[in-house]
Amino acid sequence: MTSKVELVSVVIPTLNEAGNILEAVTTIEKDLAYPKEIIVVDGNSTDGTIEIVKDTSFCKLIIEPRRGYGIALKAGMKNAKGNIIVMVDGDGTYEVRHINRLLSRMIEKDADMVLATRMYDPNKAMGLMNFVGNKVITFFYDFFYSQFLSDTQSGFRAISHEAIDSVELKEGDMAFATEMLVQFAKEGYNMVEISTTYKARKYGKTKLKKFKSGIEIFSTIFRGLLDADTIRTCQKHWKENRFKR
Ligand SMILES: Nc1nc2c(ncn2[C@@H]2O[C@H](COP(=O)(O)OP(=O)(O)O)[C@@H](O)[C@H]2O)c(=O)[nH]1
Ligand SMILES: [Mg+2]
Repeated sequence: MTSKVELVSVVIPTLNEAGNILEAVTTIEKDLAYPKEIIVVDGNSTDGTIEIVKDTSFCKLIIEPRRGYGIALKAGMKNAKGNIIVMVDGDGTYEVRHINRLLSRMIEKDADMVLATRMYDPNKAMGLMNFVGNKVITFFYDFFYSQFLSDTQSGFRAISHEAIDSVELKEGDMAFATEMLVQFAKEGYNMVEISTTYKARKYGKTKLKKFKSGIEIFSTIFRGLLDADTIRTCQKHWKENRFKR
């Protein structure tokens, strides 16, 4: 439950995002209407990302040399001081201007997590493989955990710091984003969405290994179900929320 925004810690993982990171951090610095800190967690980029971040006066830079999206986010979250953490990629594909809507929705719904869903994007800018993969993963996740999400692979989320500190997250790479949802569902935490748009990558390459990540994501979903209490909590959540949307 999050009833007040005291300080927002924005955590941004980067690995060779020199052409994308400046626009993301300057937009957040300019637009985010709440007290904030911006933490960039870089995986030892070699394309000048580090220098660009250092040149801004408002970003905190953490170097996390170990590979992995989840490892980077965890390193950033460990250093976050805010009562709310916003995670977002530094790859220019998310509409970071929507960050205030993420936070106002969090307060309005007293939510533990708000995800920015890209699945209603009128421009349909997401690649077909990613779109279909996301749909399938989200269908299984919603079905088994009795949730109502539309974009489980969104990397743009506002999260209660207290809630995320209360769960154990072990995944080091892309499955981290799904593990978070599994653990939150287990705890009966409240997760809601806002709608956002998707922008195609203009610079650099995706680090997503589709096949490897797909296997890790599905095994995270199925492993989470090996617990009767989880099923009970999720069913209770479904009964309480099915007519609320
Ligand atoms: N620090 C760090 N950041 C990473 C790593 N892998 C990916 N990222 C960043 O995490 C975000 C998401 O990765 P991306 O390649 O865009 O994956 P996609 O969105 O699934 O295509 C981007 O901002 C990347 O730069 C890593 O090993 N270390
Ligand atoms: Mg990306």
